Amino acid sequence: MTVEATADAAVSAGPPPARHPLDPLTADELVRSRDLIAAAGLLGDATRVALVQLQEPLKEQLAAWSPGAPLDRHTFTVLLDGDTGTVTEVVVALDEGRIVSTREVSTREHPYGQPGLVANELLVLDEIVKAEPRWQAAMRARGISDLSTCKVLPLSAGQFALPDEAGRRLMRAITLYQEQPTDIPWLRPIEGVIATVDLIERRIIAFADHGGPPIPPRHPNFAEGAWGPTRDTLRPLAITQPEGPSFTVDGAAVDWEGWSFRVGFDAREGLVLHQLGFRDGDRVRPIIHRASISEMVVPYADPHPMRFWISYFDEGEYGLGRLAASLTLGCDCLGYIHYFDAVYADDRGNPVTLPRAVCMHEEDVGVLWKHQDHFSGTSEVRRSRRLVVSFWAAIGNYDYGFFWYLYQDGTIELDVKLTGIVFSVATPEPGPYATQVTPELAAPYHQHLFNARLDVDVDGTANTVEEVDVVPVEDEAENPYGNAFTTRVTVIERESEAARLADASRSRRWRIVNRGRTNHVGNPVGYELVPASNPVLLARPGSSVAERAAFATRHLWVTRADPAERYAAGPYPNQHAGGAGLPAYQAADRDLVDTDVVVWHTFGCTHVPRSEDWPVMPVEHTGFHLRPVNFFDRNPTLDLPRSSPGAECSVQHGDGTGNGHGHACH
Ligand SMILES: [Cu+2]
Repeated sequence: MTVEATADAAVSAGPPPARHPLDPLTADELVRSRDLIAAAGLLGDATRVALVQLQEPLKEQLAAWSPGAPLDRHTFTVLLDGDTGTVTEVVVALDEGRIVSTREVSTREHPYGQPGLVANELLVLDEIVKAEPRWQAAMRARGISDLSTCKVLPLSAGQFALPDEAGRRLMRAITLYQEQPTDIPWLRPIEGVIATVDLIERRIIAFADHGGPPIPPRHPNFAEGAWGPTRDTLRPLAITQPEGPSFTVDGAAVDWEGWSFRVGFDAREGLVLHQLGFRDGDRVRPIIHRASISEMVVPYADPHPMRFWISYFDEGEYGLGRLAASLTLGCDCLGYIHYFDAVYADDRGNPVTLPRAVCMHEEDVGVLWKHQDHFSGTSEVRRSRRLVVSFWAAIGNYDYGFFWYLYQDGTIELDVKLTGIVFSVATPEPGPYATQVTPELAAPYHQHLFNARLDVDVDGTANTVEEVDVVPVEDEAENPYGNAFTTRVTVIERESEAARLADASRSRRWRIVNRGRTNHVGNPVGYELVPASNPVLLARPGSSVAERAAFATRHLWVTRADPAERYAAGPYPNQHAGGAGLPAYQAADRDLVDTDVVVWHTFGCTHVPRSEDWPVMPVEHTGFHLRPVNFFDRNPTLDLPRSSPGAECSVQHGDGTGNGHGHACH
C-alpha cells in the first residue's frame, strides 16, 4: 500500500455549498426542504421519505444563469405513508420557501408501481417474518435454535399478477444463516423457505416451505488470513505525484487536460456528470449535457418457486446513491485522490453525509501512441493518462463500481465493475440453471443489465444519431475481386426506429453527429458510441421482466430530450407491471433529426458463475466507450510532451538484455 505516499496529499472537500444550479443538494437544503414539507402537514409520524432529489434546471435556464445570480433551488420528494400506502410527490421551492405542487401517485391500479425500499421497512419485514410461527418452525426444523442468527433478506417482489398481490406494497423474504457475528451470511443460504409480506398491512400474505438440503457448513469468509497465510511476495509499488495532480477542482467543477465537467450526486442514480465538454483552442466544446445510470436490472434464470421472481431493479428499487460506499485511501483509491462527499436524505428526510463517496484521481494507462520509423530512424512514444471519477454502491450481496474515465484523446469510457458475493443456493445438484461452486452450494445464472442515459450535446444541441455498419460489398460488378467492404450509414429519423440491437459482426456503432458543424475536411463533427455488444435480456418476450425491463431488450434507444424522462424503466419500477420508461417515452414517435436527443445505452454481463467467483468474486467488467469521430481535425494529443524528463523516450536505447531497468518508458 502506498498510503504513506498519498495520505498527506488527500483532500476531503466536504460537500461544497450550493453555488451553481447543478450543485448537489446540501445538508442545509435537505433540512429546509423537510421543514417546509413538515410545516405543510405532509410529514406525519408514519410518513417515510422514499426519495429526495434536486429538481434540476432546464438547459435554457442554465444557459441564462450567470455566476452570482440567484439559484432558485427546487427539491423533488417522494413520500410514502407507512399506514395507508399512499404515495405523494412534492416539489418544494427552497428560495421562495413554499410547496410548489403535490401529486398522489397511483399505486393500487394497473400498471401499479411503487417507490423503492425505505430503510425502516428492513426492520418491519424482519419483525413480521420472525413473528411468523410457520417461519419459526421451518428454522427449527433446520436445526436453528437461536432465531437471531437468521438474517431475513428484503427482496423486491416483482410483479406477476399473482392472486392477492395486485396493488399491495410487497417484499419477498428469504433467509440466510449467520452462526457467528463476523460470518458473512450470504455464504450460508437457507433453502426452501419464502415469505411474501405486505409492508402496509404488516402481515405475511404467502408463505411456503419447499424443504431442501441442509444449511451448508461453516466455511471461512475472506478476511485476511482466513484461507491460510497471507502471501509476502509483493514489494511496494508507490504512485507519487510530487507536484500534485493535473486537475483543478472548484466546488463541484473539475478541469483536467482540456476536459471540464461538474460532479453531481443523486440519491437514486448515484454519480452524475454534468456539462461535460472539451477545450479546443479557446472554446469549450460541449459533448454531454448529463450522463447518468438510468436503471439496472438483475434477472435470474432459475424457474424454481424460490427464484423465478428475482429481477432486482437495483436503482429504482434500492437506490444506487443511498447505497454508496465511503471509500478508503490506499485501498479503494490509489494515488493523489480528490474525494467528494455525498449528501442524501434518510427515510425521515434528515440529511446523511457520506464522506468520500466519489473518488477522483489520475492513472497512467500505458502507451497512448507510438511509432518507430525504419526509414527516418525516428521514434516517438507518448504515454496515456486518464482521469477517473468513480463511486461504489454496495447492494446486498453485490458491489458495483461505476467508473467514468476521461482520456486525453477525447475518449470517454464507462467501466462498471462487478464484485462481491454471487447469490447461491444450498443444493448438491446444480441443475441446468446454476454452477456448483462448493459441494453444498450452486450459484444460479443471471444477468446484470445497466442502462446509461446520455443527454448528448455534441458541439451544440442539434444532434442526429446514425447507425454505422461495416459491410462487405455484395455487388460483383462493384466488387470484382471480392475484397471490397464499406460503411453503411442509417440515420435514425424517428423514435419508432430508435430501439436498436448491437451487431459485432458488422462492427456496429452509433454515431452522434452535429450536421451543422464540420471539421477541416467537411465531415460533420461527431462522437460514436462503441458498444461491447453483449447479450441483451434473455428472458422470453412477454415475460414479466421483459415487460418491466423493456429497456434491457435493446442496446440502443434514442429519444427527443426531455428532462422529465429520466429512468429507463420509468420512475416507479418497483412492482410495476411494465411498459413504463423507454417504450412510453417513445410512444409519441418524435422526430429525431437535427434536434436535442438523448441516447440510452443498455450493456451488461451475462453471468454464468464459476468456482473462482467463490467466496468473493474477482471484479468483472462491463461498459462502453464514446470516441470522437471527426470531432477534432487531427489527433488532439500531438502537443503532449515526451513522458519522463531524462527518459529519452524518443530514441532507441537499452542494454541489449531486454531489462531496461531504470527507465520509465517501457
Ligand atoms: Cu453476477
